[in-house]
Amino acid sequence: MARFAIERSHVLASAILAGLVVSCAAGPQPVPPSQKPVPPVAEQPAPETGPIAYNPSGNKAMDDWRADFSARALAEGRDRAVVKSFLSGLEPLDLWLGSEFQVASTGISDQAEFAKPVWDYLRVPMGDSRVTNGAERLTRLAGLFDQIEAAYGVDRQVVAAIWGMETSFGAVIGNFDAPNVLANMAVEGRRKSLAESELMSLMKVVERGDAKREHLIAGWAGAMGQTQFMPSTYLAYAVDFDGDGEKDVWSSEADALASAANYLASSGYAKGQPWGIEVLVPPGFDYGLADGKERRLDTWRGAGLSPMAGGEFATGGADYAELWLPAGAEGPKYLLFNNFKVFKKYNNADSYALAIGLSGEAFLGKVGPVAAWPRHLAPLTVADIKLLQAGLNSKGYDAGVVDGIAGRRTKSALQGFQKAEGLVADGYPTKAMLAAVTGQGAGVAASTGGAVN
Ligand SMILES: [Ca+2]
Repeated sequence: MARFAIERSHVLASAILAGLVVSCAAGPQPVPPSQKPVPPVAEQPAPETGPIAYNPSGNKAMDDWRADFSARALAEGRDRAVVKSFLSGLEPLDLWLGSEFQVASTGISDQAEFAKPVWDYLRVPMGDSRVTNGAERLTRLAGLFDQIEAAYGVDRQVVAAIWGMETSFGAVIGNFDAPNVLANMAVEGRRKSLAESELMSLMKVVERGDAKREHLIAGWAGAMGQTQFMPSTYLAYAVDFDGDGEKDVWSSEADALASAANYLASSGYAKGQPWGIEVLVPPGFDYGLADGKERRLDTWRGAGLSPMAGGEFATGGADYAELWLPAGAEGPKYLLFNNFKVFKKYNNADSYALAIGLSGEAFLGKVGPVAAWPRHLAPLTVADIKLLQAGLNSKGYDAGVVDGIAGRRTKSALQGFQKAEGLVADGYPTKAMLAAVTGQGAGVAASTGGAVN
């Protein structure tokens, strides 16, 4: 599921909508004076106009939001019957509007929570069950995957890996009514603009006849079907691959998988190119080159990188890659290509994209990485990472917002510190690095985690 974007434009959008409401409410239509009253028995039901009336939901905030949103949907030209069918049966969900959720979702507050090491994140995607099921799907649906590869130019194991990651191959697609869950998200407030925009998109889906109102089942955050499309993604990329007239990403494997392939292809996926290649680095290698910058393959060869698997780099024509150290200098090292960035369109997390790449290859019998994960390096707690970020910021290395999440900016700041101190500049947050940055605990020289150049 795509991550939520912070919406900044809703004030402007509201102003535009307010203008639309005014222009659409340009006074009553005149009644022709010659028209005689029609006898009651032949009376046609008057076309409904004005606000739609709803039964109370039991939640005042929800009722207030609904009255406002309903009017805006009509003003934007959404079909009246569709608007009514979306908003009539709204129910507050504890998940979104209960007091426990409000407390739990105020941010990362659990000081004991560990930042999950990437090898923990990979446990399920690379587990026996997932890999066995993925391989089985590739065999059983070989004909379908042939057709999808031919139509969209997306390698089958990638589509299968996304299918596995998102819903365990269709086993877990959620059981919420999509309009209701999006309405709850809007009322909850922090993702209001996103939720409203997705509701509008979903109304268009039904207006267009792509899916029926009663089929709109979603996960708890509004993502739908076997490959978990948000409504706006569905609207833009869902396809009817089995030709029955509906884009049924819920129960048609052909529709769901082809839709995912269409999305990946539209995001720039290049068939036959790697997402990443595990590499070996020479002694004395400058890990500061793992800085998020893409460099030509020749540059990487010149720096001494070679494929872990031996031989020459096989890139299918891709020439630019960045060096990525998912677990620092002691762990596996990857050159990442454009297809990795395409995976991140689905979910903008490096660990997610790595799981797609690795699990897809595992479905084909190629299990990576070859290098071991540095499991001996104790993970930092969220509180530790906040201390590290604050320490880096106070030393003039810009780690950004102190949020307890060791993202690329924190890694980059840590690399800057490591370079200045003459340390292995891998940007990997460890207890030793925390001690070095904050000036507490073990000495730096004795605690670089054993990374030897
Ligand atoms: Ca279909």
